[in-house]
Amino acid sequence: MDKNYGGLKKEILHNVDILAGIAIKRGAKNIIEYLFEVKQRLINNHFNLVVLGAFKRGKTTFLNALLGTDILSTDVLPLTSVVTLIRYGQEIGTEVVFLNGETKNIASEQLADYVTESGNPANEKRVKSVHLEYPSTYLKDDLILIDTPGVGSIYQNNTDETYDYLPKVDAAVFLLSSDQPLSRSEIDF
Ligand SMILES: Nc1nc2c(ncn2[C@@H]2O[C@H](COP(=O)(O)OP(=O)(O)OP(=O)(O)O)[C@@H](O)[C@H]2O)c(=O)[nH]1
Ligand SMILES: [Mg+2]
Repeated sequence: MDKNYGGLKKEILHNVDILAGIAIKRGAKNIIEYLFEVKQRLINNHFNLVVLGAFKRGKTTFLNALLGTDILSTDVLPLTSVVTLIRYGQEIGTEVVFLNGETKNIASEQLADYVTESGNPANEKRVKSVHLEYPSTYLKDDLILIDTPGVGSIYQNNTDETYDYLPKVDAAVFLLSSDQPLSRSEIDF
């Protein structure tokens, strides 16, 4: 069986079914219920792969490279100020979700007006997150890539945004710089 994420998920679902068969034969009600829950989670759950790190470690650049695009804005100044979630879509589509629950579709060229410190200083536009759909095969199998604001810059709201997001992380790529020693805030993070 193919050992990519989708392949492994199928294999686990298959094994959960085998275990459930045994549990049913033995009438183990608690275990049947538990396995049902595990199965639902596996079927429904999108996998959140989050890119984390201090400010200016190349997080956004790394995501662009994974996707083979330059759709996300990168810069030498602390930049990303809002969490951006990137999932599979047949066409490029961008939706902004505001803190008050309202949503708005924008052109991908306008992305920087919402997710960057220069386009949206101190998050004055009150954006909660931005959802980007992108036609990359990397994103199939329900993988969601998440770009986060860098922590430890002078923009405290960027740090807070990212810390608030940590409970939703399934796996993280933590980027460090090869030409600077590990900082105190990186160790704490
Ligand atoms: N030398 C070098 N420069 C890089 C690398 N990756 C990114 N850069 C440069 O570093 C700068 C910052 O890149 P970004 O991708 O915006 O960094 P970021 O971590 O997303 O920054 P914040 O969103 O502000 O936290 C840009 O000028 C990139 O061109 C790398 O691997 N090596
Ligand atoms: Mg960034």
